[in-house]
Parts: sequence; C-alpha cells; structure tokens
Amino acid sequence: MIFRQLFERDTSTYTYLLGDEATGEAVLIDPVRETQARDVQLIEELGLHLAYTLETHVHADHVTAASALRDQLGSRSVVSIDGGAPCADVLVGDGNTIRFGEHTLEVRQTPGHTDGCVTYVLDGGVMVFTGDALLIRGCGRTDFQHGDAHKLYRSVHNKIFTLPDACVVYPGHDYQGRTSSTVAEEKQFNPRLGGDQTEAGFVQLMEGLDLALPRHIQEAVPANLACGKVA
Ligand SMILES: N[C@@H](CCC(=O)N[C@@H](CS)C(=O)NCC(=O)O)C(=O)O
Ligand SMILES: [Fe+2]
Repeated sequence: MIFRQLFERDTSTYTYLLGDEATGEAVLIDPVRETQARDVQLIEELGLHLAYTLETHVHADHVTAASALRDQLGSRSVVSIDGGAPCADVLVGDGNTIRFGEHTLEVRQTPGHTDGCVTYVLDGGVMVFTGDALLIRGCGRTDFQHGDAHKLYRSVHNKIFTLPDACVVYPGHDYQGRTSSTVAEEKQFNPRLGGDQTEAGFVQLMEGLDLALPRHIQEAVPANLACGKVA
C-alpha cells in the first residue's frame, strides 16, 4: 500500500493519503483547503486516482478541501451520518466500510470531541485514523460542537482501545511534532484516558481545561457543515 502522512502547519493538521498499488485507487483522510494543490500534485505524480475524501469530523480549526477536490478530481466525500453535513456524497456510521483497491477502511463512530466523529480502521486493525477522538498522549477537547466527555471516554475505551495492541494510531493533529503511536502505548501512557483512568476522573479533567477557541472556528464550522463549499 502507498501511505503518506502529510502536514498542514498553520493548524497542525494531518492529512493521510492511502493508495492501492494494484489499482491506483486512493483516499485522502482529512484534506485541508490550504494544502489542496500540494496533495493533488502528489496524487498525480504517484499515478493515483482519488476515489474518496474522508472526514474524521466536522472540523473547527480549518476548512476541508472535500468539495474542491470533488470538483477537481471527481472524488466522493465521506462524512459521519451524525456530522450534520448532508452535503456529503456518502454518510457513514458504525460498521460501514470504504474500499479502495484491495484495502478496506471500517467506520467506527467515536463521538465525544464532536457528535459526528468517526474513526477509520485499516484492514482489520493495521492502522487506525482517530481524528481528534484520540490524540497522541492526549485527546480532542469536549467544550464545543456537542462535545461530551462521557461519550469520548466510552468511544476511546470501547472502540479504539479494543483494537490490537500493535495497531498504529494516526491522529488528526499533533501540536508537538509527534507523528504516530500505537494502541498499546496510548492504553499505557495516555495521561487523560490511559492507565487506570476512570470515566468520572476523565470528565473532571476535561471540565477543568481552559482552552482558547481555535482561531478559525467562526469560519471553519459553517464552511465544513457545507462540506467546504464557501459561497
Ligand atoms: N491553538 C489551537 C487550538 C486548536 C484546538 O483547539 N484544537 C482542537 C482540535 S479541533 C483540540 O481538541 N485540541 C486539543 C488540545 O489542544 O489538546 C488553534 O487555535 O488552532
Ligand atoms: Fe477537531
């Protein structure tokens, strides 16, 4: 499989390109408007055909390139059924699968950071794309977009920590230069959700965070609810 982890540095967002070598079919997870040209160039240079763009959630910090990529390359956009973005070509929920060539991404609904968060599991648990549900040694905040710390604790414990220990975790962001982790590492070392953390302890911790709003939230949320289409 062709696999590239791409970075958008203004919002520390990761975009993932996954491609099937035999058929050339590819998907982009969480493409960003500002890095569309870079990503299209790479897709073309590698001789890939972009079948789908997949959102892990309706982002609050950057605008998705989903609609613009649909216009440019004919890709179909995928968003959670609970994301509030009916503009998507494919609305997905628990157990749905997205195929590209010989590879499969299984959808797991992992609400809590937002109500429309989904996690994509590659080929039975080789890699997992967690969006902002589980970050490396952290997790997405739960203080806007119907965030709910109770739900996030259960999502991570029941839908992500149940994957194989060796499954490689690829998050939606990292603000400290880390690129990947594993399920085993996060179960052991995640300071918010790992070890013997309880749901009550996690909820208390999340309620105590005092974070500034993402800089682009006023523009990003409405734009992403329209799949990145801005008038
Ligand atoms: N300072 C950052 C904050 C971004 C932010 O709040 N990111 C969200 C994800 S959309 C989050 O959950 N961050 C978790 C954290 O910062 O620990 C910005 O303005 O872009
Ligand atoms: Fe987010």
